[in-house]
Amino acid sequence: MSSKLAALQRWVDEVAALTRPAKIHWCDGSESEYQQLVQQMLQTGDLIELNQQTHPGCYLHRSSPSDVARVEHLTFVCTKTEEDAGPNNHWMAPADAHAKMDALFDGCMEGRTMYVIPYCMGPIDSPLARCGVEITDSPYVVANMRTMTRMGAAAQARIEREGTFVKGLHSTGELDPERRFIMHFPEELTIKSYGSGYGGNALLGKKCHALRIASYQAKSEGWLAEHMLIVGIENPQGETHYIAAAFPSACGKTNLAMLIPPEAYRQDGWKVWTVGDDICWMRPGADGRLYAINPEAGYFGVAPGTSDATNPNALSTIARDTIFTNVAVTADNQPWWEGLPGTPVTDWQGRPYDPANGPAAHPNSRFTVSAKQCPTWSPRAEDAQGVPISAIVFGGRRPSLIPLVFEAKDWKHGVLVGAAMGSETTAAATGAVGVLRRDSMAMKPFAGYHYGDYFRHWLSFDQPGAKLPKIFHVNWFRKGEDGRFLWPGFGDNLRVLQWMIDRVEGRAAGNHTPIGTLPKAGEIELDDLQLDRATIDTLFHVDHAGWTAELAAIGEYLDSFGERMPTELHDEQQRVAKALHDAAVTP
Ligand code: GTP
Ligand code: SPV
Ligand code: MN
Repeated sequence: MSSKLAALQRWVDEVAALTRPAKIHWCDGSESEYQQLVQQMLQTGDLIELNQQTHPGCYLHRSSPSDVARVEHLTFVCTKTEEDAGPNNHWMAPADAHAKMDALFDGCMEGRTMYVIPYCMGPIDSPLARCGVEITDSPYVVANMRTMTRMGAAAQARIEREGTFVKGLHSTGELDPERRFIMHFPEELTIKSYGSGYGGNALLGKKCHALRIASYQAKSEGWLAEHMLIVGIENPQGETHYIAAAFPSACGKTNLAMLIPPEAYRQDGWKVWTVGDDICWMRPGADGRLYAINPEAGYFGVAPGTSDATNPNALSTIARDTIFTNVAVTADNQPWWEGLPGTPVTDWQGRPYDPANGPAAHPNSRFTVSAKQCPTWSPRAEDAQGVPISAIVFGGRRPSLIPLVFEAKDWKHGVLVGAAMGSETTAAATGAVGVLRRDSMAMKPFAGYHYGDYFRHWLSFDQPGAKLPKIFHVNWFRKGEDGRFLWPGFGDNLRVLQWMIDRVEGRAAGNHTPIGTLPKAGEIELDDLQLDRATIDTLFHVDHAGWTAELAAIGEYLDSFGERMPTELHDEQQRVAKALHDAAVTP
C-alpha cells in the first residue's frame, strides 16, 4: 500500500530509508489484520494466550522488567527556544534531538516489519478530532493503537483529505534504558520515541500526541487538551450533566468515569455515563459553553485495585477482547492482580509467584480494551460536537490538609486551584512512589509548553459571553492517623458529584470559606455511610494554619515559573492568603 498524499508518502519513504525494514505494512485497521497480528505475536511470545473459556479474546503481554512505566526524565519537549518548553519540561535543541534520535533509528528495523498506522484522535467525523500517523516496528503497539484510536483506512482518508497529520516515529530498539528517549517537536508536529514499548512512551496517539503536541496546538487555536476523564451524571429526572476531571496518573480517573451509584441512588434513578477516562479535548461552542470530546477509542487502564467492590464496570468491560500487560496469572490461566479474589501462581515477570518478590502483578500493570465494551459507555461518546461541560474537577492524592471537596470562587480562582494541585507520585511513572509533588492540572508530565503560558491560556477562556463550568477540587485520598483512607471513595464519590450538580443548578447554598465553598452540613448525604463524627469533621475541615502554609508554598511554586507566570495568578494567591489571614484575626 501507499498514500496518495505526497507529504505522507515522502515521510514514510524517508523513515524506511533511515530504519531499513525488511517489509512495510500499511495498517487498514480491519479485524482480520488484528487477528493476524495476534497469531504472529502468539508465535513470537509477545502475547500469551489467557483462559479463553473465562476470558475470550484476552491475551497477556509481559514487557521487559525495565520497561514498565512512563519515563519522565527521558521525555523532552524540543521547542526552538528552551524558554518555550518551560521549567516544567526537559528540553533539548531540535537539531541536537533530531541528530540523537536519527542515530538511534539508523538501521534499527533491519529484518523487521515497519508498520504505518494512520489514526484519528476523536470521532472520525468530528471537527474537534485530529489525525496522526505512527510508524513503529512493534506489533504490540499496532494492536494497542487499534483499540485506543480510530486506526486505519478511514483515518488515512481523512488525512489525505486534510493534508495535515502529526508524525510519530517509534521503535522499541534494544529496550536499553540508557538508549531510551521520548522526544517531542511541537513546532514540527513531530514525535520520535525510541527504546520503550510501554503505553505512554510508545502508543504515540495517547500522551505524546493527544496531550503534549495537542496542548501546544490548542494554545494557539483557542482550545484545551487535558488529562481529564469525561463523565455524564443523569439525575432521576433524566437530565444529564457532564463533568470533566483532572487527576494525576493512577489517581482515579478511570474509576470515576465508570462509577456505579450507591444502591440508594440507583433505586432513585441516578445513572452514570462514561465518555472518556484519560484525555479530554474541549473548546467553546457557539452558546459559550465548553464542549468536550474524548480523543481516544479505548481504555489503557490500571489493573491493580480493579475489583467487583471498586469498579465492577471495568471488570465486565475487560472480560473479553482485552490485552493485559504485566499482570499475574492464576493456576487456570486467568489474569490476576492485587485486589481480585483468587490466588496468583505466576507473577508479572513469568516467575512462580513468591511474595518475597513483591506484588504478583506490577503496580502499573494495565488493560487495553475498546471503550465500547464498557456497560456504561455513553450514547453521546461519539457525538461529533462533543458534550457540554457543567463542572471541572481537580484532585490528587493528598493524605492530609485538603478537604473532601471545595468549590472555587470563580474561573480565575479555579485556575489557581488547578495550578496549585499536588499529589503523591504513583507507579505510572518510573521513580519514587508516594512523594508529594505539584502536578498542575494533572499535566506536569504532559503540558507541551511553558506552564506560565499554559495558565495564561486557561485564564483566557474567561471572556464576555462565556458560560464556563464551575471549578471544584476533590480529595478522595485523605488518610487518618492509622494510615487508612477516611473516605470510602469509588461509587460513593457520586455523593460529592451530586453536590457539585446542586451547586451548578443553584440548589445548594454551601459554606463559604477563605479557600472556597464547602458543602454545608446535610448538603451531601452521609447518613448511611457509617462514618464517625471525627472522620466527617476531618473531611470537611479547613485548617487555617495548614492552609496558610500551603498558600505560602503555592506562592513559591508560582514564583518558580518566572516572568511568564500571569500576574492574575499571583494576585489570586494573595487574595486567598489574605482571606485566610483576615479570617484568623476576626473573632
Ligand atoms: P491513569 O490511567 O494512570 O491516568 O490513571 P487514572 O487516573 O485513570 O487512575 P485509576 O482510576 O486507574 O486509579 C488508580 C488507582 O487508584 C487504582 O488502584 C484505584 O483502585 C485507586 N482509586 C481510584 N479511585 C479511588 C477512590 O475513590 N478511592 C481510593 N481509595 N482509591 C481509588
Ligand atoms: C498515565 O500514566 O497517565 C496513563 C498511562 O494514563 S500512559 O498511557 O502510559 O501514560
Ligand atoms: Mn493518564
